[in-house]
Amino acid sequence: MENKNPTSKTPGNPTAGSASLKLLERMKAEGIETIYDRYQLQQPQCGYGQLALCCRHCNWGPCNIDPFGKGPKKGVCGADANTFAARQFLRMAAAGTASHADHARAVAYLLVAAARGEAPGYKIKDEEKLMMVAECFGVKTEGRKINEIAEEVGEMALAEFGKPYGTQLFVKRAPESRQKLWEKLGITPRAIDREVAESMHRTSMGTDQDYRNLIKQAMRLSLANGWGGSMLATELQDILFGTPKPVLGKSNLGVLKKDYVNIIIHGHEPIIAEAIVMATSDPSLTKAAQAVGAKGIAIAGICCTANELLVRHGIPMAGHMTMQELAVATGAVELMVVDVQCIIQALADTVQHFHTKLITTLSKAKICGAEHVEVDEEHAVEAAKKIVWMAIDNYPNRNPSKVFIPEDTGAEVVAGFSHETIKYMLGGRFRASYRPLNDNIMNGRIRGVVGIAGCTGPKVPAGDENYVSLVKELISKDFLVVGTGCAAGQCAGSGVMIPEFKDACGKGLKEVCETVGIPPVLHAGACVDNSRILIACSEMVKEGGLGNDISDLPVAGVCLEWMSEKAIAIGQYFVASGVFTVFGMNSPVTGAPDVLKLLTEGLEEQVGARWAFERDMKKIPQLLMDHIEKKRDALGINVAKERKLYDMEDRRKLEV
Ligand code: NFS
Ligand code: SF4
Repeated sequence: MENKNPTSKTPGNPTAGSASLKLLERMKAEGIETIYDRYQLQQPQCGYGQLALCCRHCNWGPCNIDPFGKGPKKGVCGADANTFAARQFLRMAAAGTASHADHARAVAYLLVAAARGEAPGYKIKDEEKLMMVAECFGVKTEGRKINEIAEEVGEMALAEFGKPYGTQLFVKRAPESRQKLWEKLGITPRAIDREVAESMHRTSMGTDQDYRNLIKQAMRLSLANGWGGSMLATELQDILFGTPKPVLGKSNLGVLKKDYVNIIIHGHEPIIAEAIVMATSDPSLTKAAQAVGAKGIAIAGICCTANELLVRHGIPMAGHMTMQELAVATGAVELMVVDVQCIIQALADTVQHFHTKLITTLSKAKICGAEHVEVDEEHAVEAAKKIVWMAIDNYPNRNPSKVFIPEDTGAEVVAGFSHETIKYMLGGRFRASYRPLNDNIMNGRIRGVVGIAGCTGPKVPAGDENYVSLVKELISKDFLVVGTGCAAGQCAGSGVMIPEFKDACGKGLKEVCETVGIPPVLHAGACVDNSRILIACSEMVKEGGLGNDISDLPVAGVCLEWMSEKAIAIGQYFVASGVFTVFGMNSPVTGAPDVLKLLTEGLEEQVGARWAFERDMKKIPQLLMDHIEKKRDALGINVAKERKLYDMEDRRKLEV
């Protein structure tokens, strides 16, 4: 049936009936601009840009290359399409790596400050994890005070960014064969800042002009993200804020509360988010909220901060990245506080239509039109309290006639599947192990594991259903799914991340989920927590029975709606770590066939894994499943399935 909705022709338009669509309709009716409108206004988007065939790395340019071969084939300096695209790819990965790394650096500084008693409110929450990281870093633990150990671990973490010699310390958590391969190829990551700086240098005019060499550096750089920056962020956050354990939460715009002072925390670094959580536990603030006529204070997250708060505290998630404007349009948000990354500038305009205050918190990320309250380690809780007060003071300004919270009170989600949790849940508290997972993969109950990660956006149809349809298909065929970032955010809001959803699984996966009590789609956290997936893969290899390297495992990674430069870095480190990785939509190097071939074929010979780019979302599940079955065949664990060919059901099928 034709959808009569006026906005239905917009690509990426959320599906009919969803809470997001209701908000979108409302914004349209009131003439408030959204991502979808601005996307339409950008049409047609620049063809050179889409093909990676423009370069403005120097002022001889900007240069373009004609993809049809009629116009110029080279830039003024002679750089060709491959150099254009490979340089751009490397720069994107560098920006992505810098983002995750700078986030990690902030957490490392916080750890040192907390250990020294200079960050009131913060303390070491997970000593076990601290000991694990200390051991990995070679920090002495015997007979030392926790804070002493934490301080040294924090300082060593800081050194990972700029140390003049040596490689990333976490690299040794990878399977030995992988470490050797990286060494042989010369891509073991060195200091994180060095990889970023060298990548910027190499991509400057007249430096590295061999696309193969640029893509190789993109591997080294991105590995400094996966096994460096992102892993540091995850592990140090676990030390400070606790390692996630399964927790029940809610997700969707319906989590906003009508009679409460609503505060939305948006961005990525959980430092400010944790401070707000601490601040709101102060009963005097609740009283103040009641004094202005509210029932209390409610906090909810957007984006990766939402994932962080959900997996550690079960704090409700208002939505993933593309829902940030919609959250404001509920008219029920007193204040939105943001830190870094994926915060769209348009918010400053959206809040003009409502009473909502937009607050930036870090000097490195300000927005014209927003108010700024600087938050540093030393005064974080104090600053957080100030921000909460601002929200309370703003409650009387709310216009009740403008409040529109979708009725659906939010889908339930069980989140918090860190790799440690998965290990404990499968193997038991005292014999935590990946053995049961490996065994279930070997006996075919679970065919393999697919990691879903990354962004959402306005470019593809059914913008709030793509990841959900994908996981539904995967689990129905017995593929276990682990999600992070906005991919996980989308699934969380759709009710697929609860144990009860096991009924949508194939027989084998259902049995496993039932026995262990896990959902078939596991929420593992934010985008930096893709590092948890790397560790899980390493542990699966070490457990035995599924090959000698990550590239032997029946696993795959996928990002359907990539947007951020961070996604490119993540994809590249997954591939360099041995994981087949599929990106939906366009490839970032479309106009350079040799670079495309290298990413989608050539890398297989080097690192045992490759990229795939697929515009047709419907084809992606099969791509992932075929890859995993191929890996199973190579491992020789598909024997049982072949024998099954002779059972009655299959024979009947053959006769048809
Ligand atoms: Ni990841 Fe998190 Fe979302 Fe994409 Fe942005 S929020 S770090 S980049 S859009 S998944
Ligand atoms: Fe043009 Fe070369 Fe300068 Fe790029 S680096 S803008 S291709 S001259």
